[in-house]
Amino acid sequence: MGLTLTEKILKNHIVDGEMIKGTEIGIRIDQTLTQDATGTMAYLEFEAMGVPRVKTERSVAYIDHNTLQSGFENADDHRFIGSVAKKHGIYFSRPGNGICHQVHLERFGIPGKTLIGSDSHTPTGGGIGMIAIGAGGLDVAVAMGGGAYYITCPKIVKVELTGKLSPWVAAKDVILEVLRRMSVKGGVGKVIEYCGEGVSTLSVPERATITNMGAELGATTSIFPSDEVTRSFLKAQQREEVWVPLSADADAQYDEEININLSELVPLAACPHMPDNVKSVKEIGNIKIDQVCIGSCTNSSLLDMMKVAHILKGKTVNPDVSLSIAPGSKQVLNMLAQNGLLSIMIDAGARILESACGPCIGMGQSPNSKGISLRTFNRNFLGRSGTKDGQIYLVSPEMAAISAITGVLTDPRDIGEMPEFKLPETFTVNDNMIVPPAAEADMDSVEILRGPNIKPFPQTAPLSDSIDAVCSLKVEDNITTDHIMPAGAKILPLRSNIPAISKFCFTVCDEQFPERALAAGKSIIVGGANYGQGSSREHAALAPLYLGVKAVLVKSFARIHRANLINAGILPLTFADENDYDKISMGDELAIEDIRKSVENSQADITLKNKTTGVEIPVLCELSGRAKDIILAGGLLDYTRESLNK
Ligand code: MIC
Ligand code: SF4
Repeated sequence: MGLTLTEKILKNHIVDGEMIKGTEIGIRIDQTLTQDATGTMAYLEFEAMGVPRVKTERSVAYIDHNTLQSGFENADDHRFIGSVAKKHGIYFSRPGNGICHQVHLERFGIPGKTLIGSDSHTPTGGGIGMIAIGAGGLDVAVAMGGGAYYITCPKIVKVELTGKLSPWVAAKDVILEVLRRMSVKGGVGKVIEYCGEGVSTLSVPERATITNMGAELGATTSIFPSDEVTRSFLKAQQREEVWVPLSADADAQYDEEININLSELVPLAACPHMPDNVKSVKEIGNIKIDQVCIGSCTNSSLLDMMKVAHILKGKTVNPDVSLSIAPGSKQVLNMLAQNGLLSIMIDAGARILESACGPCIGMGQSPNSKGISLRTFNRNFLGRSGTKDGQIYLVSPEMAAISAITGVLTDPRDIGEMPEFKLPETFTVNDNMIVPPAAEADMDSVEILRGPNIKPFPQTAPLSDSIDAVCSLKVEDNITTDHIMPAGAKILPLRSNIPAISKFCFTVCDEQFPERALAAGKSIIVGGANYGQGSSREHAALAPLYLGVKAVLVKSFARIHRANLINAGILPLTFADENDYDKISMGDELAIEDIRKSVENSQADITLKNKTTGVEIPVLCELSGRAKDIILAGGLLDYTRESLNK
């Protein structure tokens, strides 16, 4: 039987377990990336492991999230990360060089290699045929130290692409269509593999838009074959030598199949407040808009910017609309400057932002009250923009640009004829903003620069014999990590200070939560389905850990967040019967007897007693062998230290 592309790469990298779907496997990691909002913690964890030099083929530390520098905190973190990188063998992409995923695709990604990144949109690398997976900072730290990365051996979904996109229909519309069909939880435990004759009609930046936003499916990752299109892209990046052809075998077996005829797709938008709330422009109608933001790791490539400039040429941004544009990397921005397209954008009235995440993570450009904002980003979760009642629609750059001119949501097909947008044969390559690490012989002389905002990792403890705790919070389905640990200009600077950032934990849902949880001492959070979807931020586990949360009991979990809870030593539990969700209220006293013994004996079926109502609730504690040991030890850091000592 033939193999899928995913299976081929995983087989080449498996170091623990067997390729049996649904079981845990450990894979060797060739490359890692971090960004600054998760990186400070990841490098503190790496330091705590005591490994002198990274053991990967390539590790890169990017500064792209916290670039507002409204106080000393961000700049201190940048210096800390820069110094750790220099000492321990990591390349350092300086602030201004661009968004991690865009730069990694341009300068470091290699088809057939494995990459994990402390950012959920790491699957962008799937656009050139990498197995690229988003992970918590601790998992990235372990991989930098040479440890394997553990995933559930995934099911593989085949997305067969036929036809060719119609003029002004975009790669964004492809992934929005996949989201419409599969939903934000439809990809959990799965890899989305694209194939079919339609693949060759899509350029690398288009493929990367699709794999990037595959994160919103909850998927482990998404991947495209590596073909002649990939080769041309790498050649244009002056890296043709890393190219290898890769594709699935003709007789590969898939677990699910989706067919998309690219020719039939129409312009789509994800409506507030979920990326899978997808409708066509025609269904939404020509609503009046207040703001347009173009950029983010989903849609900030040179190709995207070329289309935007074409649409803006000779026009003026509508007087009722604010348009911001953040090109994804220094390379993109520089090429726009060289070829005159930047001038077209400035002339039209666009507000040019630095090459960074910016408004995507609420670092500036929050819309006005109840403001309608069209964004080319990947997430429109409630409050993420920084304006609680902001109405965010996720759209293609084409739709964003034309709507910025008309002032209403506009079908880009109304623009008229579309010229052929061709990527240049050579990109402007200048890696002068990527600092290589010090030579191993010189590493001892590199001083680590620690600012006062950098506080140590919170206290952990081995799993106790029993848990007696109050339900400190009850939340509904599809809770995102932006609910659990909000970001934005006020909170993001505190990413290296868990005691301080914990004061904002869950405040989007309940302002009293942090105080209540701290006062309770020990508590349990109860939630619905797909709990923890969205980002990889381990702060969504570390803040609850600091606040005394011992277990999270939900209908189902999102992949990265569940792993982060385990890494933090917080017990992930699910209801055996989802209807029992109704049998717990906030404030109820809950107890799980002999939990340590149950975990030691790998007993998945356990009983939670609601002492307030007297009801007994069957819950599931499903931990693989390794996850079990991590939980018993009190988290991945303790587990790794114990393993190293052995
Ligand atoms: C996001 O898009 O939500 C982020 C900010 O990039 C996060 C990482 C973080 O919270 O630092 C992600 O996607 O993992
Ligand atoms: Fe940055 Fe937004 Fe991409 Fe996250 S989704 S990495 S915040 S651009």
